[in-house]
Amino acid sequence: MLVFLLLPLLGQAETSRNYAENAQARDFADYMVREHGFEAVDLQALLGEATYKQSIIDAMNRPAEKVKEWKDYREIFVTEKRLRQGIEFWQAQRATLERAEAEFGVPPQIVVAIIGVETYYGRITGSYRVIDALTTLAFDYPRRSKFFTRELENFLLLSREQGLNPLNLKGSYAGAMGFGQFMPSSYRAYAVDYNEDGVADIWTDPVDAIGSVANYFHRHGWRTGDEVAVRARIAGEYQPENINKVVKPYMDLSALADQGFTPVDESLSADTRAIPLKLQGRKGVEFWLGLHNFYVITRYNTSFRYAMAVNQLSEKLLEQMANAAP
Ligand SMILES: [Ca+2]
Repeated sequence: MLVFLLLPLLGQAETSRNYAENAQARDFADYMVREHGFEAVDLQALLGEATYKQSIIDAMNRPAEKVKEWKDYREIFVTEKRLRQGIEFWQAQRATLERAEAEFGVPPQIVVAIIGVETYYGRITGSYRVIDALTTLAFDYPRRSKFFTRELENFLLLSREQGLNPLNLKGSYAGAMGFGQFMPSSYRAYAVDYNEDGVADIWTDPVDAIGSVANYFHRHGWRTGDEVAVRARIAGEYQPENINKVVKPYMDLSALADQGFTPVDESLSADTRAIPLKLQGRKGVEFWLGLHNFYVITRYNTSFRYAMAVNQLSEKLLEQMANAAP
């Protein structure tokens, strides 16, 4: 639909369209010169290399995948293959994961599970040039233009700050980059040069990727040693308020009990706050309470199913590592 509107306007074949002559792109370039001291001639050359990709627009417009039930979602992420490769990754990166745990308080199984769910431990990190993804979405996807223009700004800043060529960096169709699929703004806020070689390389260096993911969780308030989610039992007449809503846990255990949710594990203190969850499991409905660290995982991806998948993959990883030969 968008292409139909734009093509007559530009009078160019979409296959070869670059952003050197795009009015919005030129305004953006002016802004980058004014605001951040970029050279106009450099930006003009860069935008001349940035290419519109119809496949990116198509991917964004794809009818929202029917939301999967938890049991189907789980089967994608908590698999034997992802576990096996996770154990390999953990063993290969053990020293870095232990250092990250000591420095950031985030346990290896969480960092490994995130990287596993996002990219199969760095195997599938996206094949689009980030510059193409972000220019296409900033200038030819009006619905999210503001968001992606900010990400493009951050992308050019991070390239300059890290001494990286923006034309060489790859990512997903939405511009998410590297082992942990950081957007450029997250990169600038949370990526760390964890092997201290002068660049925070989250694309090819697992050490920097691990430090960056652990730092992200630390900065979002991960509570060391706390659980993520616990099973709940239900009173006959439960009245869940905000069930499955990704919000900061605001009800304590007595408020939750009033709504019919009681943790199966009785060792949690009464002032523990949680959100009530109801999941369609393979053997029927499951009730859970998502705790503070559950909420922290949703700061990475705003989905209760995502947080639960990361949690369950992380628990299985921990279990298998405990059984693996030392
Ligand atoms: Ca580095």
